[in-house]
Amino acid sequence: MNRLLALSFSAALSTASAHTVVTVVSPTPALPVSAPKAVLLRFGEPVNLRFATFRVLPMPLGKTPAEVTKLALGLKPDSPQLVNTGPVPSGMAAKLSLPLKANLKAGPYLIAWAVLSDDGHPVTGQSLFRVR
Ligand SMILES: [Cu+2]
Repeated sequence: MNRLLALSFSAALSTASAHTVVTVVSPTPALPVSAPKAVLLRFGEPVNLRFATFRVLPMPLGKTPAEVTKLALGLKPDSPQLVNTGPVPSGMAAKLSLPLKANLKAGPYLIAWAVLSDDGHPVTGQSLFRVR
């Protein structure tokens, strides 16, 4: 209830604000990397991590990034399909490090996120990287 009130209040206050975007993702899709220890994300503005979801998982064969994003965001945080580990901290943050399982196998991976914009709208997105 409090959360809903807070959301509609902030939506009324910030009609001009743009949606939160992820401005930097590491690893990038551009260059295959050795098994990374973490994924780094930077946002255009601080986001409330309490209302945010982050999932990293191997890309299944024959599915589009949009399909895998939808699937990933529906998984429980402790799902064995996920390669990000540990709880995400709560509070406001403009950047975030997601620890990954050790020694990821070679292949493509997808990073999916859902964050709440200033105006209360959820924003989802994804990025890919490849472990060599
Ligand atoms: Cu909006």
